Amino acid sequence: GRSALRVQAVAEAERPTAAKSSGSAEPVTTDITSKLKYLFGRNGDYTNADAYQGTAWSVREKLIDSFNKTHEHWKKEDPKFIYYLSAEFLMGRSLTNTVYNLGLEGEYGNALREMGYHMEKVADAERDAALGNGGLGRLAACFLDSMATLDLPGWGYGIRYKYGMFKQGLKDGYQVEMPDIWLTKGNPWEVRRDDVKFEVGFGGRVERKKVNGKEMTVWTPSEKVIAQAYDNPIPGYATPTTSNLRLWDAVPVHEFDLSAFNAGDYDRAMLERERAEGISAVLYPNDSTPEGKELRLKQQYFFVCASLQDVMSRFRAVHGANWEALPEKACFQLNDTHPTIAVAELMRLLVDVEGLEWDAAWTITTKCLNYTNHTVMPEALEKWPVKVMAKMLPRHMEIIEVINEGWTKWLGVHLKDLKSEERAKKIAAMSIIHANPWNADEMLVNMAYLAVVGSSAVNGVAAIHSNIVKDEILNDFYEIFPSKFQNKTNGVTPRRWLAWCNPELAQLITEALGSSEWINDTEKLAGLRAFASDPAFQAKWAAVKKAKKAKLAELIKKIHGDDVNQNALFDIQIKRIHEYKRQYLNVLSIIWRYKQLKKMTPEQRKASAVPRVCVIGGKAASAYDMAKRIIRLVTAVGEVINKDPETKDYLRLYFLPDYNVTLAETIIPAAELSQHISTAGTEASGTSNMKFQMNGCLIMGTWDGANIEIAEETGVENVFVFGVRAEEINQLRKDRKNFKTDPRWDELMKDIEGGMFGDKDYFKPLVDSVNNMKVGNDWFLLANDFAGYLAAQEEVDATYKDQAEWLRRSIMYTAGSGKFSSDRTIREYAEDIWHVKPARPSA
Ligand code: GL2
Repeated sequence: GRSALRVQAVAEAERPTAAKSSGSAEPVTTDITSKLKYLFGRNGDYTNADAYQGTAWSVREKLIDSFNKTHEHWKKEDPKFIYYLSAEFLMGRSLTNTVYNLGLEGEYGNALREMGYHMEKVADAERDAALGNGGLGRLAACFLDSMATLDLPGWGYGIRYKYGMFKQGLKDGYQVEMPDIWLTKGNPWEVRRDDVKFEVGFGGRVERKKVNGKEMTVWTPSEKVIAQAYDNPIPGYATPTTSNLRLWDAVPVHEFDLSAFNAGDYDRAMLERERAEGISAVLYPNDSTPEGKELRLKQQYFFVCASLQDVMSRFRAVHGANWEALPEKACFQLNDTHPTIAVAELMRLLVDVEGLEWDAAWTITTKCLNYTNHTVMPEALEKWPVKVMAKMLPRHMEIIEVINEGWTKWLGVHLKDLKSEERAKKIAAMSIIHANPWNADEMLVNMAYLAVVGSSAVNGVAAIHSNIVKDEILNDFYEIFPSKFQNKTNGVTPRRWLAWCNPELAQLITEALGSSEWINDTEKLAGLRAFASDPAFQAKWAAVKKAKKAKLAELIKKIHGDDVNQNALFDIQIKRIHEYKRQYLNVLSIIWRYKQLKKMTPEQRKASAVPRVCVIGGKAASAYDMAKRIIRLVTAVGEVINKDPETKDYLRLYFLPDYNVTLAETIIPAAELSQHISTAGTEASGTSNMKFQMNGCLIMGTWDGANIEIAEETGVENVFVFGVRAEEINQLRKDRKNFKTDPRWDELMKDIEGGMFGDKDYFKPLVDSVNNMKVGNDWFLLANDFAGYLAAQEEVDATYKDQAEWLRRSIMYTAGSGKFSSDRTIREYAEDIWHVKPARPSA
């Protein structure tokens, strides 16, 4: 709101670049109305949605000016570029972020006000760009923000899905999925590049032929599509740099060649269109688990092939065929294994198309590529059947076979000191191509192994995760290439996740620190520690939280029709629904709390209960049955407790449907306690934990992922830590069937089984999954952590009763969040892996 404008006035005065903002409203109002008039044929009487369109199309021009300047500069300087290859970019909305990052909030805020609109309401008309599932996709988006802010020459490359992450609705408390039709009203944040398109082939045959007297391999695909580029400018903050996210749309070849139509082959052309468009049609809604669908491999190859051709064609325009120099100009980060086919594709382009010798091409390829692992669960590592790969990408399959031959041969020499039997075993275990452990007849390509062998650097995303990668998931490889393995603890952009989504808190921080420099130097937030126990500052801090809680209460009212107690503790768990994330454990503790409240007299409740409003949100993959049951359990428990007259002043549970980036921007600033309670060793990092921390929200967490580093930075005594440790998990899993469950646990299981929340049969598999050792085995050890979790919840209540202590901790969280800016993460990638240097255009 208005306070945001003031924060920005400060930021603007300090902006190192020439002010991009004149502050005068007149030219901007004229521009907005002219956009509405000439682009949309509108004349006055605009809705907020109209005002959004006019504003966005006006801002777009400033954005493109900045984009053009940046790219002119980069073209002239010809620096080394980082290309972030990712199947997902979860961008969310762009208007507010663009206006603030470009420093245009004065001009546009004033103009809209003059026209009778409010920026926040106008911004609310924008749809989320939800081209990602969760943390992995949002991380890619935060990284782009930081790369631009740090002036690093770099682009993102991905897919322009026509349908992003599905919209989640609730019907009778069950999840329903609806398509995300996000492009219907046009997209002001993209520019179609009609001059940038590349052919991508699939299938067909491979032959050896003499080409100009040289023996060459020629791949003749049986199917071709065109990848059409769309650029999405990415504005940095407090810099003239605007970089780029290039997304590919799949279109039929014959769109550009009417001969198919002329030949009267209309049906075939239409089918071809459908097939081509299918490639970039929809994002697979799976989080942290691969879906072995052929179309998915097609998507992966589609965007990798187009991106590599694009980079190589730009390189060639400047450096000709001097491919040995490619690693000095281009470096690619593989965001998980999804783009790993790049290893084979770069080899194909260099060997088959450019005519390089295999060894020279391999040196270039491995110098250019780096791989980030994002998940620990072994079943989540992508493996493609050789049969599928050979049919869809016959030449790539051959190349992977040759790579694997070279690799296993090299291993044989490297491991020559091992006994031959042991050596053979090791080599088999590390082979990129291996039998399916569940079906010996099926051979698989292990994409993580291919990525490791084909990359210079391999990294995990939090300290504990990188250790698990080294010690478990890729241990054999680590032992052979210890120096390849690194850690790059994730981060989040402090612009979107603090300054812009919580301008009131941002203003307070800026006042306390005497400058807004913390927005791109978050280590400065440590200065807040000096205020943590200051009652006057605590009062202001509390007032901001209160205002943010009021907004969330408004949202709950809008969705569920209920008024909630705004003095209650707001307790939040928002993330994808997954058994390993243990929303179920959270629900169990809520049921326990409910039962305790029921046992108390009204007087006892009044005297000792700490009122809580619990919020859970998140999507379940459409085929993830157990996750859907968990959602239903949340809604069913909510239905019972939210209307119980004895307890409803003390406990509520709401499921907020369609959790997405925009919803997170409202929920996170309002949170007082957030739950990050994955089984130790299962959550690679988590990134929402960092967003909550920045916004002064206390954390209830297991010793997992980035929780550990957050606790270290915040002071472990300020965090509610519970549960078993990662090192104990294997043993505890083995012993689970002998584990003596807590009597309170047994009671809750009986309650759910007995129908306390209805839907007995539907909840039976949930009970079995954690309670019937024959069925589910409680793989994620909810029972082991249950008692510790309840104890930690009691500690939360006790702490909340001491508001001065609670607020002190809250301030300590924000003060300790400096490390978790994605600026820090990106700086580390740039220095340790990419070797890319800033190149800032002049303002
Ligand atoms: C994830 C991890 O599950 C999550 O812990 C991590 O924070 C992010 C970003 O590194 O990556 N891996 C994954 O496949 N998804 C994630 O969110 N979808």
